[in-house]
Amino acid sequence: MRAVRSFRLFVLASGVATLVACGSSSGETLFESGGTSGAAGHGGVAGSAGQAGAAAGAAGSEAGSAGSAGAEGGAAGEAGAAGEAGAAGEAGAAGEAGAAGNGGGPPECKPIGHDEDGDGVDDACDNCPSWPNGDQSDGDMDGLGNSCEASANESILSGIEYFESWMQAPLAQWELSEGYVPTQDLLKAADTSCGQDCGANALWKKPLSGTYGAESVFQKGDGSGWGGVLVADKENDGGWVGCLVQFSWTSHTLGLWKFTAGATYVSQIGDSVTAEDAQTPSGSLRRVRVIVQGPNLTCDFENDLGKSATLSAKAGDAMVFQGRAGLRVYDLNAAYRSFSVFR
Ligand SMILES: [Ca+2]
Ligand SMILES: [Ca+2]
Ligand SMILES: [Ca+2]
Repeated sequence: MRAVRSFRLFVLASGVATLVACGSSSGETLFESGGTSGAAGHGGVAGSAGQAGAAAGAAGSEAGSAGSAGAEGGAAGEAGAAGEAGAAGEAGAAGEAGAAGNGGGPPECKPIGHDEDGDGVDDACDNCPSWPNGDQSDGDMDGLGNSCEASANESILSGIEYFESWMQAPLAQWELSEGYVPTQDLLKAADTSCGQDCGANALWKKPLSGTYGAESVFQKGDGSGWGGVLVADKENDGGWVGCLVQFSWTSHTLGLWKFTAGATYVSQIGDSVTAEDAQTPSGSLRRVRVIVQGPNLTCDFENDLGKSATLSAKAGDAMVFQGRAGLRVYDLNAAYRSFSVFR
């Protein structure tokens, strides 16, 4: 796994290389509907597992799991090819295992030539495209990788409805407030220090209801401020509820916050928890996710150094945790790398 992580960090540090790699993809939405998303994610497990084995020089145990994943998706040949290209006999064995599984699996994914999380698995084939999971492990076999499941209960979510890698400005699917500066491959918040006016939202236009998860992966720049994921509170006053990380010079804390429209008023829902050490490098990846289940909201944080934190809240009578999900930054120089919606 060390090799996987190193590869990912190389990609992050090489913005130009990333852009070249994804130039043909034009920021396409990979997963649009609940009906196809699960299948795409599931089928994707196949070839991608083999690629992951190649990229990482998979160990025997990993190759074995790649093989069984190949059996699921039926992409035997791809897995075998990946083994030959990269890594030794073990990965090749994964291909053979995949061959054994031909027949009856979900449809194959169609790689788009971009691997946002750098785990060796193409975005379109990755069962958790936002977070490195080269082994593509999926304990409940529902097509959503363990890395993208709800931490407390993996049966809550079962597929990828939408994945946006921010390869280009996502103007068609999003509403961006003025504070956002879209650029290729990253959605950046303006680097300013101007108080409340620096708050900026990017909202996915599609309304969400029922049970869902919304997640973003981002990097912060130097300085203090907030960044995280929003869910709507549409029944109340047009404002938003967000799962946000507050970065001060002395603490990095996770909190649930409520905003009225325009962010003229902010209140905190419950207590904050320490998300990570304040010394965590700015360039580290942060993943923030909200899972909405009726009146219950769970707010999760994870970074690429293994730190995690969770908060939860229950909606009051005048508050409903559903509507549009999106991103929120406040007085923070941050680069959002991806946004996902899970069902
Ligand atoms: Ca990937
Ligand atoms: Ca992944
Ligand atoms: Ca799963």
